[in-house]
Amino acid sequence: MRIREMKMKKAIAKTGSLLAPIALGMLLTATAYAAAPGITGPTFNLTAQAAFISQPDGAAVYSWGYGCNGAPTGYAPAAITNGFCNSMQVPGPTLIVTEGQSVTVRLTNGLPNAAGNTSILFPGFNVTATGGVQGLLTREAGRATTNNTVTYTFVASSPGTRAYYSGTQGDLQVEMGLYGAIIVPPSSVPAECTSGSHAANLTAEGFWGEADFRLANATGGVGAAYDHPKSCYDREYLFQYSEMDPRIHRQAEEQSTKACTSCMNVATEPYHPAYFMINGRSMPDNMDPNYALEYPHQPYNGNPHMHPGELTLLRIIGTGRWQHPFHEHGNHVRILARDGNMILSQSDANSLAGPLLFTTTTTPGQAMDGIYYWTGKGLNWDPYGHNPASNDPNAKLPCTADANGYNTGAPTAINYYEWCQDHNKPLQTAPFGDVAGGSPATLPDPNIFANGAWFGGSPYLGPNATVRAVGSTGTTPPSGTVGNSPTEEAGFAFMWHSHNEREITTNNIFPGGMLMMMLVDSREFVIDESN
Ligand SMILES: [Cu+2]
Repeated sequence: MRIREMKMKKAIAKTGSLLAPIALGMLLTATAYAAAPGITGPTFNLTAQAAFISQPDGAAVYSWGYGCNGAPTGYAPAAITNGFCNSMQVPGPTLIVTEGQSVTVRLTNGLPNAAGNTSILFPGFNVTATGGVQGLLTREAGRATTNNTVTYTFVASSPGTRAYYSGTQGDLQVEMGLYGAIIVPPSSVPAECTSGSHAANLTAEGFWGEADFRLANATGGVGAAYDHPKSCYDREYLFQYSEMDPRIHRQAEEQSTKACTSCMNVATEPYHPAYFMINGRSMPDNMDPNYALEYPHQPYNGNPHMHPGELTLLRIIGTGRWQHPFHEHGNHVRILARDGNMILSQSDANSLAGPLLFTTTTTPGQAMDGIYYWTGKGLNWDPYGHNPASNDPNAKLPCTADANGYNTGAPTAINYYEWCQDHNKPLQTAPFGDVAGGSPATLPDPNIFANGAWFGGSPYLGPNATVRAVGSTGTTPPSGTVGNSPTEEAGFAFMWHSHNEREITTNNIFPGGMLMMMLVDSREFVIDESN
C-alpha cells in the first residue's frame, strides 16, 4: 500500500468488512482516539480468565486474558473518564507506575481447570514471587484454593515501556491472549521538556482548549519517556502487535470443559494465523474509541492523532510469535530505547544513537520507544494552500521562518510549525476557490470516488481548506466528506500498516488486520482523546 496521504473528515468507518464508497455517509462515525490508557497502582489485583473477543468478520474467538480482580486503584491518563477494567481483556490491563515505586501484582488463576497453571513474567525487573506453586520460569497460580493466587513484587527501577506475558506454556498461553504492557514514566521530567518547542506546543494546546493526555505529566503538562532531555514528547500512543491462529483457539475451547486438571493438549504447530491485531483489535475495530462498549474484552484502540510539529512518542511491543514490519507513513521513526534501555551515543551521552526506522519491525517479546513527527517539510507545496491572491484571510497567513525554517514565532497561529520554504505554493492556483487565474495543477473531481472513499475533496489542511480546493468540473466537494469548520476534522491521514500485506487482511479479506491511520490535524482541530 502506498497511499501517501488522503484527506478525510472525522475518524473512520466502522463496518463489517469492506469500505463501500456508496455507504460513505453512513460510515463516518464519531471521532475515536487512542493515547496510552491504563490502570494505576502500585498494587494490582489481576485474574486470568477466558472470554470471547470479537473480530470484524463477525467471529467471536475464544481467548484467555488478564483482567482486573475487583476495581483498580485508578485509571490514567486522568483526562479519560470512561475507563473500565473487566475480569478478562486482550491485551491485559496496561499497568502504569512511576519510576521508583514498589509494585505488587497479585494474580489469581480463573482459567478452566483443564488449562492448568498460569503466571506472569515481567522482563526487565527484579521480581520476587511468592505463593502459588513453583513453575519452570517463575511461581505460578495453581489449581487448588490454597495455591490459586501468586504474588509478584518488584521495584519499577527504571522508566520505559515493557511487555509482560505468561511464563507458563507460553506457546499456548501467549497465543491465547495472556500478554500486556507496563509503562513506567520517569520520576521527574527533565527541565528541557518545559522549554523550547515543548513549551510552545503546550501554549498552543492550551490556547485551543486541549487537555493533556500524557502519562508523564504529574507536575502538569510536560512529558518525557526517560530521565533524559532527548526523550521529551508531546503525545504518546501504545501499540501491541499480535496475531491469532483460530484453529488453536477452537481446540482450546473444545477442551476447556474437560473434567480434568491441566489436561489440555492443543498443538501450537503448524501455525497459520488469520487475525493480525493492534491492541487486540483488527482494523477497522481499532479505530473505534478506547473503552467502546461493544468491545468489553478489547478496551484499547489504535488511532493516533497529532498536530504538525508535535513529537509523538510511540510505545511499540511485539507480543505474538511473528515479526511484523510495521510502516509509519509520513516520516521515519527515531528509536529512543529498546526494552526500557535508552540507546545513546558512546562518545556523547547527550546524543541519541538509535536507528531512524522506515518500518518499526516488531520482535516477539520486545518493546521499543520511538519518536515520530510530521511538519510538511519537503513536500515542495504548501499543505495549507496559502495563496496571497485569495479573498480568504485564512489563505493569507504569514510564515516567518525560524533558524530551522519553521513558522514558530506564534504558537497560537493556525499554521504554527509550517515549513516556510513552501509557503504560498499551493498545489492548485486556479481555479482556486474564490480566485481565478492560471494553474499548475488540476485537482481531481471530488465527486468521483476513484480517489478513495476517504478523499475529502481538498489537499489542504485547516479551516476553509475545501473552499480553496476546486475539482476539474468546478464542483464543490460532496457533502459528508468535507472538513469545512473548526469542529470538523480535516487532517491528513497517513496509512500506518504492516508491510507484510497478508497482515492487513482479516481472515484473508482486505482491508483489515494491522492497519490504522495517523491523522495529522490542523492546529485549530482540538484532539480530544477522552472519547
Ligand atoms: Cu507503507
